[in-house]
Amino acid sequence: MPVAKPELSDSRVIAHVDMDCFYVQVEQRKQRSLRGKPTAVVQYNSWQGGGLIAVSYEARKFGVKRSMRGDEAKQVCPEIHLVQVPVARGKADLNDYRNAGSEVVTILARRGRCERASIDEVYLDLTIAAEAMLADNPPERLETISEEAVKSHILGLEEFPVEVGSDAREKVRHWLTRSDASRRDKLLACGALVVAELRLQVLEETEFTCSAGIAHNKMLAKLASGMNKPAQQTVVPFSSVSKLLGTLPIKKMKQLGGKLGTSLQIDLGVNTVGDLLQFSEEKLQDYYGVNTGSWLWNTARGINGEEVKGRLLPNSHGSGKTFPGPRALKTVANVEKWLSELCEELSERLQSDLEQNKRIAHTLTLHAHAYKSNDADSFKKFPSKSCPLRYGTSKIKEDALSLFQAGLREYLGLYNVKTSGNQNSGWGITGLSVSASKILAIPSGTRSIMNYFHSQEDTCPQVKLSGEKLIQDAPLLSPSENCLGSGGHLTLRSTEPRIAHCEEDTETKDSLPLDRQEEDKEMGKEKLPDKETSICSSPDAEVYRGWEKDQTESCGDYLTEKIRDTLESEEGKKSNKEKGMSTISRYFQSQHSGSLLKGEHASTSKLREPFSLSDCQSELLQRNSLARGESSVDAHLCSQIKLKRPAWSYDIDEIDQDVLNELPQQIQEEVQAWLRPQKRSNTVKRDLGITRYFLPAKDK
Ligand code: TTP
Repeated sequence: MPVAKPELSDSRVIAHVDMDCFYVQVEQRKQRSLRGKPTAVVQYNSWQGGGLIAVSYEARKFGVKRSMRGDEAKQVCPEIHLVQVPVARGKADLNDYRNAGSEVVTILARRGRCERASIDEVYLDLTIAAEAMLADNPPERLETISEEAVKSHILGLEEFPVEVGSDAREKVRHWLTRSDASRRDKLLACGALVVAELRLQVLEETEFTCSAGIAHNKMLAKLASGMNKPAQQTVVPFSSVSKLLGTLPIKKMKQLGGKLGTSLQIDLGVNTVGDLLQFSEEKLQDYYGVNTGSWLWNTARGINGEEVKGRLLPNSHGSGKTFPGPRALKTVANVEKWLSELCEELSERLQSDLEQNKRIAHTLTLHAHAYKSNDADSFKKFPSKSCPLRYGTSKIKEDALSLFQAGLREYLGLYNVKTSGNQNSGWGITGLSVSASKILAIPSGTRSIMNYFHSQEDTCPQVKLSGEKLIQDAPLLSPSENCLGSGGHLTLRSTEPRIAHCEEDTETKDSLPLDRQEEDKEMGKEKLPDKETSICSSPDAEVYRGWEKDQTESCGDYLTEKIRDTLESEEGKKSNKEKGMSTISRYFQSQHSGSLLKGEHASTSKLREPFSLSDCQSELLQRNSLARGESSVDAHLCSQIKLKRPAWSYDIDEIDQDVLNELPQQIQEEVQAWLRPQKRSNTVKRDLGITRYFLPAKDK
């Protein structure tokens, strides 16, 4: 559930930067002939022209929406260019987009603490930069204000007394340079200047446009960034917060797009965020608990103390795919084949993270979405499973398969089942993903990666011995072993003992925000939930659940119109003071004459989050240990490990929305169900003996 964090200062300057029609821009940079033309990126599955996942603003003008398929888009906009998302290993390959996002992050990070929030979203804490500007070179003393800054939207500007006529840009210029403004408004003005400059740098170095919100906290900055798109920025002065929230539909607020928002509507009759003001903090706490109650009370007042985390790299890596309808996977062999693809991708990214960033991931998690035919209980969720992560593609594959098998047994309620790979007892897998999380940097000063692992090994020899004994002693099961009844067809391998490597960590984590992921999806990108659609309802849904933006808001200004507009009007109006200032429009103008700065293309990876090892899995560990004929000592050891091991929890801060977004929608929903704080323990464990996960796979 949301955690109330008091705002320690109302003089922070926070920006939220959101790329415009991001995948389209990436494709347009690859194919320059597509620039300025109606374009959409479609899923690789060509059924009905493929599902649209990104739509250019030129295409939106014709009414093309993300909820459409390519064929429908062609009907409403015959000249639309449909670009297929790159494909690798039989699934969408988002690496180009991730890397393009990294290029942008690198630039934005030059001016302040930077948090990569998703594949195309970044938070920036510009407080220090703004304070420095205010101290050294305040806007009121600047001879020129950049045109890009002057084009800012200042919420509530109409309320400010202005004597400089009715020209909108003159009003903005006046607001930005007022000498009688409060310190916090002056800081926001400085922030607006910095963001305008950064956006221009992003454009010059990457060719991408972006939009931004500038406010004194993350919540407001995010709300603002989607208000004026594309290639624009919006400032939220302190004085306009109550008006903004007063009319904001409750479900449009981040974290209120899901069940909590629905409950507020139904149970408390709250329709706008402002409606919450009528409730006391105690009353809200009575309804929703102390934390959520306080968070709601704060939110109604625009208070949000969440900090921008200095994080340029993803918290986790993930790879997933859906298998809708007839494409559902119905045999373990088929699941194994696809797991192999997913694990290869995951392993590549882990390796590159290790090499480039000297980071290692500690937890491997498998999520799946499944159905059971002829079963009234088929609504039962396929349990997500985690274990310590061992590096090496073959080991990841092996562990992922074991996690799947453990999950399937639990899902089917057949705990002792051992079955062969090509039979099916009426189940189907419609979504599958693997993720690596708990990614930690190898401490600086460590001379080499292996040194680090060795030093880790030395710190816990006893645990290592125990773990190794479990692995080495564990015999492989034959497919015929432990078959249970006619329905059971799983092939078990002796991989569960590796779970015994999990060691304890008494670290306690905060409980999770309720429905955080769900609401992030719905609200986090400022897509308006009432227009939400799901591309995943279509047969080839693959990567994302679709949000549909408010077209009336975001399509009012189209890039081409903006450019023309600017070229026509700006030039005439520009004062001598402004000459020489760059603008995004002017950049585009310069594009026509062929001058273009090419940026360096950084590379990065992606994201996602840790999950848990269920008690059931521990139980299986012990049962299987006994089933394999291991000594009762080993079985006892297993049970000791189980007893010592608390349930895993996770820190909501470690959940990377970008990775979650990349999962198939069904799995995202599964994950959301997992993220129920009340069902989780606060205690977290962490494996200490990293070295052993790098040991060669026993069966290789
Ligand atoms: P968004 O930021 O939601 O949208 P956008 O950048 O395409 O457009 P806007 O200018 O309105 O912000 O998503 C970023 C990218 O993520 C998008 O270009 C494609 C991908 N994506 C999907 O693949 N599926 C989805 O359902 C969504 C919402 C996004």
